[in-house]
Formats: sequence, C-alpha cells, structure tokens
Amino acid sequence: MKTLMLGLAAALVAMGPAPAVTTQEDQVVQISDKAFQPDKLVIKVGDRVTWKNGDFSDHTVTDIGRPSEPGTQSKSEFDSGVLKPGQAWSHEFTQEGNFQYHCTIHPKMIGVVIVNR
Ligand SMILES: [Cu+2]
Repeated sequence: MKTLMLGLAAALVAMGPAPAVTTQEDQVVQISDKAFQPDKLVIKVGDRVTWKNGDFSDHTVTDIGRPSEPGTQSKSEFDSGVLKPGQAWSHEFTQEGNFQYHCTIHPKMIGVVIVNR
C-alpha cells in the first residue's frame, strides 16, 4: 500500500501542475471601443493569437503588409474577414517579424504583432 501511494505521488509529480505538451501559447487581443487591446503584442514564433470582437460594430484584422527590407522574411499575410460582435478569429504566427495590421472598416484601428524567435 505504501509503495502504491509513493508511486502515485511520483506519477503526480512527473505530470506536473500543467502538462505542457507544447510551448505554443495562446495570446488574446480584445477588440473594444474601436481599438485593439493591446495594440502591440509581443509573442514567439509558433504562438497563436486570437482576436475577440467584444465591440458593438463589425471589425476586421487585416495585415497591412510590411515594406520588404533586405534580409527580412517574406510577407505573411492574414485577413480575418468581417468579425461580427461576439466573433473571434485566430492566426498562428510561423515567421518572426513585425506584423502591422488594421481594421479595413476603421483604418485608424491599428495594431502590431511582434514575433520573436
Ligand atoms: Cu473596425
């Protein structure tokens, strides 16, 4: 019985509090008051970002591209399409770089995702 308990304890320790199978993290950007919050997000390659439209109007999350500079990665374009209030959209960033985006309906809504290695 005692060995069984010890074995169980060891198994629990081995599992840890949060079994992290992957290092991928989910990041969330809230959309409210016609703004991306936060409007600047720093993540790592492989992270997924979810935009949640908690506003009363439609919005999009649309890459506005980057000027191509020597040595930088090629563009990775993304576009959520129209997100209605309550809708969410996710994108996984597989390349490092600075990805500026805006809302095509409200072009003054601007955000950036900075992807580091
Ligand atoms: Cu908008």
